[in-house]
Amino acid sequence: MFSFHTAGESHGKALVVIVNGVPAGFSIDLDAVNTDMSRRQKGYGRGGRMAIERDRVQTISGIRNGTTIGSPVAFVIENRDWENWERYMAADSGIEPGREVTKPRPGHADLVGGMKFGHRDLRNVLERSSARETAARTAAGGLAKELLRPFNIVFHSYVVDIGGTSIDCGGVSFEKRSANAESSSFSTPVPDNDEELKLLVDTAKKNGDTLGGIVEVVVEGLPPGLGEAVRWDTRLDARIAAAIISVPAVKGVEIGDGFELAKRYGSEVHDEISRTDYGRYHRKSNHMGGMEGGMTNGMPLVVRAAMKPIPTLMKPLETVDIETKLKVSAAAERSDVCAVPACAVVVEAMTAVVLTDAFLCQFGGASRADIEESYRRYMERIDSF
Ligand code: EPS
Repeated sequence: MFSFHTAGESHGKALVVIVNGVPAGFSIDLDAVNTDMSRRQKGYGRGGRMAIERDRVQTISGIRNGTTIGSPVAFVIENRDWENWERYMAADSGIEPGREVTKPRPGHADLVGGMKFGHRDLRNVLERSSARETAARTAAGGLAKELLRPFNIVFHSYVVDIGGTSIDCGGVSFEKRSANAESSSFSTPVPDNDEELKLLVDTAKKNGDTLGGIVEVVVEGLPPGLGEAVRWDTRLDARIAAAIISVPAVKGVEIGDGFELAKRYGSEVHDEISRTDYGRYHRKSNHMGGMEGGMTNGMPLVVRAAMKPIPTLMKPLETVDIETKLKVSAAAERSDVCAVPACAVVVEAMTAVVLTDAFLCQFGGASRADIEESYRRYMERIDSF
């Protein structure tokens, strides 16, 4: 199984990710992985931390001379902020006091995590529940995309809503959306919204508040038939939704037209089937977002995720101090006003990991040559179906 585990605290020495199930013989462009690492750091409204970090993967294992060798791939991402935190976060006994947290933030893991583990210092919870961990996920996703690249599977991600201000990108090609997102401070798929959105984020910041939004991921080039309709736990739509909702602050996921489908007649939303000149089946529309019966159907996969506003507020909400038991304002430490553009990159990464696993389940083998052979035979059958 292609999967990954991460370790690392937000203000610890480094983040670590170990990716299992990586076949041999795939060229890995580490610059492309690092481009995703930088993309995750961008966006208007990020906090001071992003000015400190220069997220880059250091490869520890699994890649030799630019090519996977069939063993687990391990990456380390250094936390440059560690030098400011070592005396509070070191593994050795005798760390300095002064960074304890006892005023749980509504919306964060602080209180329930403290109750669950019995921590009197809620920093032990927040250090791991911080979205800093998504840097490690981005590295795993970057590797996954490198494995799918030889099969012409292409990923796009962008922001379609910030705090209720929606960006309409209908009629704009996916390539153009990606290109526009790259030059936008908010990763929006059409140009010219930045000034309006900056005003929105500036106002939130002035009020000590935060903003969420909606991101969209599109994947082109997927063969039909990835995933399964026959088991609940291998349905690809279910696995994608689970992976995305595991991203910190994501509270909703929809595939294709998602919730909108519930408001329409069947005749309006089901994508009629046709055949192209070169003999492949095709859908005349894509309301299902490339997914039917828990399987890819050959149309672009379209997934959206809703990110709630980050719970660390500079004008904090009411909470209870777990030591004094008194009503107080929640802890407020450096954070982001808006991290929706980063969320787009992380949702893309999680989608890539699940798709890569489904792809390798379908065409699996120990090496790229085996996988390519299996893929070629399958596509021949699809083309003559
Ligand atoms: C993040 C690093 C964190 C936050 C943010 C995401 O850095 P710090 O806590 O040192 O400022 O900027 O974390 C959260 C949004 C959160 O809720 O914890 C990162 O690398 O993305």
